[in-house]
Amino acid sequence: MEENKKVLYSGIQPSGAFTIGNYFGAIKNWVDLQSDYDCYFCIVDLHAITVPQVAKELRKNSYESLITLLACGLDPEKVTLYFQSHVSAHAELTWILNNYTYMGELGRMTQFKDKAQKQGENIRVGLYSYPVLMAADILLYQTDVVPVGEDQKQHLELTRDIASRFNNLYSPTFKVPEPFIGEKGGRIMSLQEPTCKMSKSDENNNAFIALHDGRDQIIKKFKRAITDSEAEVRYDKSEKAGVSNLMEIYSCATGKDYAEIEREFSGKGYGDFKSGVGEAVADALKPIQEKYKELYEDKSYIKEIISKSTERTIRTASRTLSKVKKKVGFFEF
Ligand code: AQP
Repeated sequence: MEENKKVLYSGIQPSGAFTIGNYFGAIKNWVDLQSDYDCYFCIVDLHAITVPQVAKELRKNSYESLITLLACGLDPEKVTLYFQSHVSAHAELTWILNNYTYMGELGRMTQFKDKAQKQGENIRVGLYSYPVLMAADILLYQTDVVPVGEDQKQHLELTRDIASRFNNLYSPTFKVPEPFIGEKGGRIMSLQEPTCKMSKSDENNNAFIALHDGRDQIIKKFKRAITDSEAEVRYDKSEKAGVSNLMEIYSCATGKDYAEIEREFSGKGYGDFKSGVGEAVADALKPIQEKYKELYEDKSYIKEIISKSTERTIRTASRTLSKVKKKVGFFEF
């Protein structure tokens, strides 16, 4: 948390238990970056309610999300870790920025189109305005860089447009953030539908590995993973999506490259391969699960982390929000 470091911002939805997709695709990279940047990592509960949630589960998932992030290795002495709903500046800035964003821009967002389909006739306004909330998240902290996967690139582009529009209309107010392209942007696919992203809110429990899944459960899920009839461990994303996905997961868990993995399982059947992947993932998750258990009961420690972090976050966010309010013309004494 040093002032002279560049600011990096990212968020994660407490919409279920985190999966190995969230871990290998995002959290692990956050842990690697936490010493190099002034990092803000937000549990984006305001974003989570843009699709239906059960209140009790959302509350539980939120607490567990925080502990999982700590168990994965985020150090509260280095990063600012907080809940989005604890910092009202996010909602306030969103409202203001809604007035500097066009309907056409939001209607073009691919994620909106995808998720709206699932909401049938009554599409929530919050789902539509989701990218504006994301812009507010990022812009409140004068963020330099945002790690983004393919699916969030469009939202970051819009954030940049909104920031520039506001800056040009008034005077420089927001830093215009850049995308952060990590060395390895793992995209982990569903174990049951390897052409779709692995998602924590998937209704099919066999489609994902949650970070808290036990060893037996992990191995069982990998055994059931969809592959193909070739019985050859070879990386080919278009022809062998299932096997390639398992190879990617194995590579993330062990650090081995695809050529090495192909050699290791050459001449062996998918049974051995799947067991190997299951064992490697269970091994990689073991220390996280142990740390998680340790932290779970330590409610006072967790509370202390949150209140310290939230205090700092509110201070930083209010600085930007006050500037914005002044420029827009809100009256103050
Ligand atoms: N399968 C994945 N592979 C790689 N990265 C992934 N991420 C999510 N799934 C994968 C990355 O995790 C970060 C936090 O994601 P999020 O929870 O904010 O939203 P999401 O991408 O919508 O994640 P889920 O698990 O699919 O959630 P639900 O089911 O609620 O929609 C992001 O950096 C994301 O790229």
